[in-house]
Amino acid sequence: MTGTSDAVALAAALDDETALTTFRALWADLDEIGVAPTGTRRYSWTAEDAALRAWFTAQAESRGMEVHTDANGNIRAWWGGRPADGDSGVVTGSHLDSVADGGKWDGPLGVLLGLLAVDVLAAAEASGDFRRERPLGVVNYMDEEGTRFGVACLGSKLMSGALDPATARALTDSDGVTLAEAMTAAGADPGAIGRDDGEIRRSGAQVEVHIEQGKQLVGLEAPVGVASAIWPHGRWEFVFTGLADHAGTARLQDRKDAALPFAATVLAARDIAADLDARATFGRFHVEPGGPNVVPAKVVALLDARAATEAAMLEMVDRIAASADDAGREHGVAVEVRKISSAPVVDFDAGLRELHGKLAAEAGEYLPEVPTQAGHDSGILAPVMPTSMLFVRSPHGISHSPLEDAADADVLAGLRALVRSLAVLVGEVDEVDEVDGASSED
Ligand code: HGY
Ligand code: MN
Ligand code: MN
Repeated sequence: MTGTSDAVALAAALDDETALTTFRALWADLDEIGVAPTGTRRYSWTAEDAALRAWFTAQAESRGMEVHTDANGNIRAWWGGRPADGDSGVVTGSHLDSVADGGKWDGPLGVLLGLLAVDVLAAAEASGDFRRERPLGVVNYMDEEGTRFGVACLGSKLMSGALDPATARALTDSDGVTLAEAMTAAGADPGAIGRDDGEIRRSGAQVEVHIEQGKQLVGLEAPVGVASAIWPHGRWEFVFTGLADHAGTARLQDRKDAALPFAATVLAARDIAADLDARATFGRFHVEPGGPNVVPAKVVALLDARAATEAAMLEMVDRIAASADDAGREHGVAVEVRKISSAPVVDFDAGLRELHGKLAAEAGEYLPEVPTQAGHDSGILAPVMPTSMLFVRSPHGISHSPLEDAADADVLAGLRALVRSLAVLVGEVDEVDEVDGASSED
């Protein structure tokens, strides 16, 4: 393991212009894939996903990295070669998929900075300032957002055993295509998905950089922060079943309009979430049969629920479900609620958090710890391997929107925080000349 002061010096010495030039070139490539005028659209096992995998593979191979796609569709590029069975490296990275009409930063930032970190460390190794002692992997996880099949962090949930393979295979997209069918069409084997102790072992530990999704770092005036914890969160399906009828001739008092209790439930969810200082969102729903002149027979809606504790999250969902039942009774509409997925509270690895803090202190930088309400693959994997996250400040705090953004200086601060952490975790640093000509030693 590298001395921390040398790792700080190595990161401090990285050339801003070189890093930004590469960063912009990588962005320019990604801008060609799955970007509509209304935002980013990159969903798992689609043509765009295949293009992203091909791009990632080409970038990795141009750096001499060994690329391997695991049984769950997660793709890792290893600098120093893929660890042998039973050996461990260290991984960084994130995901390249997006929400519907999302931004460019949620996910790709972590993958791009992973590739840039390899560039910096490989250059330091070439100049004799750094010795890599174990492989460093850059990972792109399969379907982090759950946009296509409704379950977030599919790749990491399967890998860690948090999601049953048979359940995953049967998940359907909005066209009724199952995950199994989509994987098969993309040339992957759905029969092989499931817990993967080999890849967990190989990964060793994970440091993920991510755009902050919120404004805590803006308030703290910090370009970079460390994630302390992730709120428990989950998705529940609400189905309201009424009766189709004629929009003109059916009298109001005779209708079983499924949209009415759904609308009441959306409003109730807002009040219940506010009462519990939690978050409730119905961001996806559809109406059947969906005719403009037909009384809605059915509404199928997904509730995204998040709270500071699991008890609060479950209380919130129970109260929203009870409210939906009441509204359903009032309108003669049946209501069914079922859990789709959930993730417990995550406390990130204490050792890695301490390392990030120590390195920042040595660099003279302020690196606050902040919790997040957003889900991440690093959170899913936290129970099976040490993981941590570095957040880069987002000036507006808006995420899952094309308004996501980050300043160059904050991206560079994130890269430095990543590089010095990885330098400690994967290698040994020799004396490095700092920008001002000073040097540091172990
Ligand atoms: O939905 C989430 O929390 C994350 O951004 N995937
Ligand atoms: Mn996201
Ligand atoms: Mn993300």
